[in-house]
Amino acid sequence: MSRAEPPPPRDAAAGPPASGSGGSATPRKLWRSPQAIVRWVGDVLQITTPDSDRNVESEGLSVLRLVTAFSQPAWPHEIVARFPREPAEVVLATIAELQAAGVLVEFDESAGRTTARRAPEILQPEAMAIGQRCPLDLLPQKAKPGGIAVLGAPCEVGAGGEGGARHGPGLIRSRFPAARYFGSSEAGAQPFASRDLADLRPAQLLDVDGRRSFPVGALTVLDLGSVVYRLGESLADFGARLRQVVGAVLDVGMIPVMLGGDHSLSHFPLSVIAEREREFGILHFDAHSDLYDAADPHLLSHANFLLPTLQSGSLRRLHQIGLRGFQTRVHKQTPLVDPRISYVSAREAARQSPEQVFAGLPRDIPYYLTFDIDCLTPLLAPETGTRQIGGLDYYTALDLIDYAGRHFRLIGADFVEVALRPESAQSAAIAAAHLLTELLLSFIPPQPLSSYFLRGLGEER
Ligand SMILES: [Mn+2]
Repeated sequence: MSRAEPPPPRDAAAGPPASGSGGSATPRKLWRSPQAIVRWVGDVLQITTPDSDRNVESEGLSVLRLVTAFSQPAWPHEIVARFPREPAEVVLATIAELQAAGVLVEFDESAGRTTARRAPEILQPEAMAIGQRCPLDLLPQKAKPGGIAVLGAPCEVGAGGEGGARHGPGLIRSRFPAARYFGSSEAGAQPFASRDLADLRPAQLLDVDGRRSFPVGALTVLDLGSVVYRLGESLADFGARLRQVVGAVLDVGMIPVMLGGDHSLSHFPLSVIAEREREFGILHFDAHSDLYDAADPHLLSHANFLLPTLQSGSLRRLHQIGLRGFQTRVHKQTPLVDPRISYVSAREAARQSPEQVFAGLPRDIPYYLTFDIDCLTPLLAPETGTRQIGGLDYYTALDLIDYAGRHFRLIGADFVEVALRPESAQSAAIAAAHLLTELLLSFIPPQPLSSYFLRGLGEER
């Protein structure tokens, strides 16, 4: 509620204000948006309610804000006042369209909360999957201890509700380079399907140097879909659902890999792990420390998501990699000296071996790896919320992830802050998808190549 509006009338029979009678959008009734689920398919906003499924172009009048305004029963004319920059007739026409589509339904106060509704979904499948699709209720049957469970977290409330990071899960999935190796059903187009494949050797998944082959059958990768984001809900409400999914993954002994979303979301898997592990560490790739001052330190955001975890007695080490643009004006609650925290700056990381970057970290505790794409150079990953000049290049990041996966016991990971920039090439998503692949491969013992690749490069037969 902003400004001085009259409180929404609670009586469905109540009429509009004197000036608002006779509008085109059935002003005598209260309307609401019931359990609307929103997701972006490319640039198109898809709004799903228990009774309708509809695509809306996200340009023009902010349909999302409009539907959110109806999360409480409201009157069309009352809502018009909240969009002072839009012509009233445009707002009313859009409302009428949403009513016709069933996105907005009449509010029946007498039915109230007793109306039976379909149970709300926790997860929704995405158009593309990383690994085998697995609905949450089948997870106990399909689970393989030590395997990977991918989950999307399409939310950017912690970044102020804009910036495009909510598109991250779809962007990263759609650019996953190894889909057909990890058993995704939609293996992508096969432009040469008509060619006789009988003469070809079976394809092998190779490292970037063409030196190692990865028998991917050794690793189970399941894709649970993306956690549903409901319109207008708080970060805490979305986070509760995210925690539930992460907990289910840990229950079956698998490793959750979350695709953000903004960086505040990493707080939720971390909070689940902090409750379950006696001791653990964090490997934090980022341009920023994410321990920043906040207007309200209790208001979780992508700039301060680590503050609550620092309060946890089970956090033993926080190792930050890729920092630059240091800020000394931090919140009073931020410890200036904390023996658990160490870092390697972006420039140092570029000049050190992986052994040096991770030197001194205890090896007897499990680690959570969180990768903010802004730790990469903005030349490579411009599509992110808070770009910072400098940063890791692709091969440095590949080597560090490969090393982390092979030398530490990882119990969870995430890739966050990949954002949609409709006008650009989405190379941040491409980089994240390849780094995610490198993380998956780090769980598989490689085999030396037996194919022609070695001989082809001039080695002795
Ligand atoms: Mn961050």
